[in-house]
Amino acid sequence: MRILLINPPFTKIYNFSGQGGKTAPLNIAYIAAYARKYSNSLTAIEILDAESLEYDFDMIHNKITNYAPDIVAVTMTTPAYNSAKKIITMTKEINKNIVTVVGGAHPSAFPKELLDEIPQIDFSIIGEGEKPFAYLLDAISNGWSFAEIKGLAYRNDGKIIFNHEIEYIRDIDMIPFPARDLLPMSLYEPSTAKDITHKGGFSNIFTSRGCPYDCVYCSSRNIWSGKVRIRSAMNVVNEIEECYKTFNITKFNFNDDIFPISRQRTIDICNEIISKDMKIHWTCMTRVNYVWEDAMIKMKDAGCEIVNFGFESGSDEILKSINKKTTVKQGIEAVKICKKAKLKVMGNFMIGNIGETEDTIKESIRYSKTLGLDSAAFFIAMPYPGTKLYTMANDLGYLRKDWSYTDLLAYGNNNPPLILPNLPPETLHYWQKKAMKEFYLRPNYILNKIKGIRSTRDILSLLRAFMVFIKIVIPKVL
Ligand code: B12
Ligand code: SF4
Repeated sequence: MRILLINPPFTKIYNFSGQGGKTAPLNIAYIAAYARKYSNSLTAIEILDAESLEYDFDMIHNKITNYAPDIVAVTMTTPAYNSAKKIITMTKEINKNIVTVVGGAHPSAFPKELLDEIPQIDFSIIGEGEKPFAYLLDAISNGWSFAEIKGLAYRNDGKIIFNHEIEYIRDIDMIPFPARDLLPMSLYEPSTAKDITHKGGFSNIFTSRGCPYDCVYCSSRNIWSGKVRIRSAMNVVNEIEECYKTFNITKFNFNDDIFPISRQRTIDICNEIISKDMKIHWTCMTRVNYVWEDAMIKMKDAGCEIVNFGFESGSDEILKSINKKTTVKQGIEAVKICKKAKLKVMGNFMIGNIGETEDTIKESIRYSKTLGLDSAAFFIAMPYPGTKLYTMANDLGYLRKDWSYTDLLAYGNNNPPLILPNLPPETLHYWQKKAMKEFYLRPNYILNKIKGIRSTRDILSLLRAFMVFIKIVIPKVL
């Protein structure tokens, strides 16, 4: 069987280009690697990263026609719904015998509904995709029943069947490294905020799956449940080494929900990187309550440059209401520790969660400026399907009647679906822009950035960041 996995175009069609860098779709690269190793039905497999290659729908049409796949499988977040739908629909128009499969954040939230809404989808996979996808290939190829495939929604005699139970791979060290050989690795680059100005290629990487927390706005649980599985330090470093040696990748973004989820493993990973003398530079995400001085110092020694936190709010009340399970004080302490380790800190904040007022927004802006951050982003709260925020907003009647999935983009001037009675969308946009201006247009902040310039690459990076700032604050200018 010939398989074509597709990452749908996203930023260009939503006029969003130039802000987020380019990130490898490791999800379908994992699916491909696992299928290559464990399915007996593969004859050929390719990945089309239509997002990073900036393919339009005509180009995707040509690719599907020329490659003549037996299966087209598409990864799908909620805001990418329309784009994924178009690909699935065109696939069936090209040849109705091509089997279509979807997986990812949106199918994980709405598996059955998707099959109802888009009749051209044959199979929808929920949660971790590697095992069900490889098994599905063999089931199709050998005419086996689909009833045993966990986490699968499909049609049978016109009825939609959903095998609810999801089976997670217990030892994630046994999952092969993502098939980067099928991706246009030279295209990937970090986002402006995470721009680490060094030569060499860039990739994201995952060292764990899942998060034990349950923040009301987050979709992580839909995909991974609340259980965390971690890879061994050795397995992680072997992947880094493969990237370094085979793809000349020197810059990494650890995309785990909480990279230092285990203090000891963090130290072990860093020691391994150092002992292998790999000159790499990287960024990672963590929570303010997962910061340890010795681990942070080790991270710096092993090439970590930026640590990314979701502070979300400067109000303890809002932090409580979004179930963040952190406090404003913990945020302050976390930044202090990172600064001691000479790590740069990037902060993410949310505006417009349920319970927010103009006063709590002001508290967040004040907080962002007092923390000593190197960069900050302010997102409007988005009720992704399957999250508690979605259910709460729905129950309270706070979801705009005519909202669409595309409105769930966290940036841009789109109309947010979550409408708080006291904070209409114009007010949220006003505060989002005001927060950006107040944070970035501080004379001290600008002076420090200029003082930090060491090379032409630093100047270019600052210019890029400035363009992004203008695009967000005055979107009609660019
Ligand atoms: C890294 C990341 C990004 C990266 C890279 C995304 C990419 N294309 O790989 C960047 C920065 C580009 C990004 C952008 C966005 N992201 Co993002 N991102 C993540 C993050 C942190 C990790 C995703 C990841 O790669 N995980 C590792 C892989 C292995 O897991 P996975 O993607 O879930 O894939 C597994 C399964 O879902 C499934 N699967 C996935 N695809 C497919 C396809 C098939 C055919 C099959 C069978 C199975 C399958 O199998 C995979 C392996 O087990 C998650 C948070 C999280 N905890 O999941 C958010 C997350 C996926 N992002 C999210 C969002 C909203 C966005 C943006 C819309 C943000 C924005 N601009 O407003 C954009 C949308 C981009 C797009 N193209 O659609 C949401 C999605 C929620 C939703 N319901 O849609 C998440 C869940 C975070 C959240 N807010 O809760 N993101
Ligand atoms: S800590 Fe991060 S990944 Fe975990 S539930 Fe909260 S937002 Fe999601």
